[in-house]
Amino acid sequence: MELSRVNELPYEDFINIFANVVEKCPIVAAAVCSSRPFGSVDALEAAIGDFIDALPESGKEGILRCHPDLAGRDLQAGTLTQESLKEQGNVGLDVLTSDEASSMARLNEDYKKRFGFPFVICARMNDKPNIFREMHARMANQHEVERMRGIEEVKKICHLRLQDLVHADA
Ligand code: 2AL
Repeated sequence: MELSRVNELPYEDFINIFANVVEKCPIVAAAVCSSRPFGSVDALEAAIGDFIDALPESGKEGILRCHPDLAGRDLQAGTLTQESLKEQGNVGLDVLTSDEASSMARLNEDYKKRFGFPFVICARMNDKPNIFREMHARMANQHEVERMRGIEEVKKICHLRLQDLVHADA
């Protein structure tokens, strides 16, 4: 969709279309809707980033908690959002060996036990070995560092989802 069209969408359509640029957080789309018109896709992305940055720490952790585990229950049950399914499928998380699957399940659980929110990484900007490496490495971080790292990844996921949805006017 072209940016000029995005700027003219009825409120409800804007929220429906951008409801999942931040996973399961349509409030983010609702919050930036009134900042239209956006002069560029980058400006839309920046408004979303500013909204997230202004949230209290509990709100940032809430956003992280809206993300499904990598290769987790939602993938197995077929209940991932279509965006997550594509992202996790792209990197082969839907076809893990049984060793990889049990290793990832253990890392996901250990991470959640330590931090109280799920491990989040932009799957499309990584490959499978890199995701495993990051899961191990980030486990050692302090809580605040990891909250910030997770939010950085949310923003990368959002960037790619926006690129899929909006392009500059011709
Ligand atoms: C995800 C997801 O669903 N897509 C993505 O890029 N990362 N989830 C996650 N826990 O990192």
